[in-house]
Amino acid sequence: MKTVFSESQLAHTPKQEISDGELMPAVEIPSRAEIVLRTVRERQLGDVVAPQEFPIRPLHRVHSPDYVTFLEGFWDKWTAAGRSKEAFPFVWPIRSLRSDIAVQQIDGLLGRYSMDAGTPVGEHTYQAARASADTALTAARMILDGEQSVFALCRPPGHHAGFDFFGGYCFFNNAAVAAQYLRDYGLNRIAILDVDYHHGNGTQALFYDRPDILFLSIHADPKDEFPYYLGYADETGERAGTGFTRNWPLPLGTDWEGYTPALEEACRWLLVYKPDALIVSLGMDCFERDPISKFRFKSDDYFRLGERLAKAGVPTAFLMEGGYAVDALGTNCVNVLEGFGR
Ligand code: FKS
Ligand code: ZN
Repeated sequence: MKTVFSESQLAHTPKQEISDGELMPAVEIPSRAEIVLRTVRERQLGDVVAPQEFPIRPLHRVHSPDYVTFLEGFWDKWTAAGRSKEAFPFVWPIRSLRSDIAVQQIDGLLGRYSMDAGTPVGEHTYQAARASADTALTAARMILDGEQSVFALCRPPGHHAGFDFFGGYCFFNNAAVAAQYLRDYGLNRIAILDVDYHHGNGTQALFYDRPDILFLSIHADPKDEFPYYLGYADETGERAGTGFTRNWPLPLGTDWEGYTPALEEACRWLLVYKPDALIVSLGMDCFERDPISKFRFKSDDYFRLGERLAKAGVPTAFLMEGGYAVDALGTNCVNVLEGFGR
């Protein structure tokens, strides 16, 4: 299996994040990608190729142009306002505040275009997020060109990012951008299976009313876990998309045995839907030693995950999402890809 990777993704270097009422060291850091890349090479998974540079158009198919422009121009505005450290949003236009006001002040804009305060924006965030989306798009291109499987080593991740907001360490929704690209360039039905520990709220919302992109997600119950406000079992799509979203929220402490029934059900949906391509939002944060998560996968379980997904027999692009036990991240990730084979 080929891997797509760009060094530009390492330029996003968050230092701190707001967590549990404290400023803590950031966990979505460049060494995550570095260890996965190193393990891909050590275990000779296959060639590592650089992504193509795509124009802005495929991003605009999923994200609002004003949001993309905001991220692109953010650092200049931020520094022009006399700021020099990474940025955190702290005020949001919720309910009784006016969302019809075209605020131009930079702190106002940060809140307008974000969902949480846990996602710092830095000098090279836009460049890295573009490279991450290019990595996903290149993987999609390779599937269209006949590859049976490909690994997009994306960073920063994407599945929390929505039409016009960043959050949960995500800026552009790589899985959604890739899925829409596959639709635009010839495929009719795309399935996205999100196995990250956290619910992929951005991906779900982007395709909630569409039957052409099936969204399946297995994750920690949002009643106990980020993102709290989406990912419940009763969310199954709307209008033409009714029945084309499925969520399996699982209790904290879930291990491979507890996970398997949900995975089997998800795979049954794949069988029925018969997608032309599968995108896997591949988080490794269900791991027992993940520092921010509370599932109990062991490293060997990741082989089984890969093996099970291979049985679906669909051309598959794996896109990296979360996973924060850095020392084991390469092992766990390559276990999935090796388990998948091909
Ligand atoms: C509370 C910290 C809350 C937010 C968790 C974000 C998870 C991100 C992710 C992604 F794949 F997007 F990277 N932190 N103590 O793993 O879902
Ligand atoms: Zn996650």
